[in-house]
Amino acid sequence: MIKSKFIVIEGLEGAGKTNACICIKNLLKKNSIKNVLLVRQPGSTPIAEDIRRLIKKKFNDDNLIKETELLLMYAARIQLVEKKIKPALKNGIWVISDRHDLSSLAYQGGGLGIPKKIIYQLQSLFLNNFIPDLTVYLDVSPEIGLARALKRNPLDLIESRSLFFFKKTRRCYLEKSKLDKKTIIINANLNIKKVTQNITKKMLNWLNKQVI
Ligand code: T5A
Repeated sequence: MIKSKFIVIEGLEGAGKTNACICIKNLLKKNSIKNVLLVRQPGSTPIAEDIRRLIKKKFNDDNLIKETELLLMYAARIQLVEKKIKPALKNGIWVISDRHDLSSLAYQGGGLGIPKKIIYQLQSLFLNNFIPDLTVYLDVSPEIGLARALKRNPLDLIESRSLFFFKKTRRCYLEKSKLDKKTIIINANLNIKKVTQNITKKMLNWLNKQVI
């Protein structure tokens, strides 16, 4: 049996992360990996879900300043990692997370301009060496991703930011993903069928390389 793994799906709004999570879960099942926990960030514990609501809410008389936003993302993440992700991995359960700390680097670092060294400090302080075994980055242009997100629901606080913000966020995602050997990049501008085929192909390739 392969040791349980921590798989992270990343990308802009409308990149298709929900579809990718389901696709990977099904693929693992077909390959006899049935114990899989799906989580999302921020969220997936009662406290982290409350933080998620807070981050997404539009306040008329108060703005979330970028440092508060970053710290809230980290508060939700630490809660989830310690309460659910680490215990699951310890018990042989695979974990698929819709977003993780690369989102903070891309959105709060790339998009909002918080110096990356601050985010790396948070990572090292609170996550230590806890890094994903695999990251699947779904690369979508902000124009396409936001149009998909808008078709589904009215845009929330973060989704309502400018195209420039999302371009900077994407640039950061791409820079980091290209440098990381544990990241698979998928062109998410294509139709769902093609994206799913590409994820399946690359995931199978990765799975076959995992040592027993
Ligand atoms: N955030 C999060 C930070 O700023 N910093 C952080 O550290 C963290 C963890 C989370 C928000 O918080 C921010 C980022 C986010 O703004 P969220 O609701 O989880 O909020 O936001 P998203 O993760 O972006 O959720 P989305 O649902 O918008 O994105 P998905 O999951 O990538 O998109 P999905 O799969 O739901 O698809 C959206 C729509 O597009 C269609 C789907 O059918 C669906 O209708 N679609 C496609 N259509 C055509 N072709 C394709 N290839 C398609 N793929 C999907």
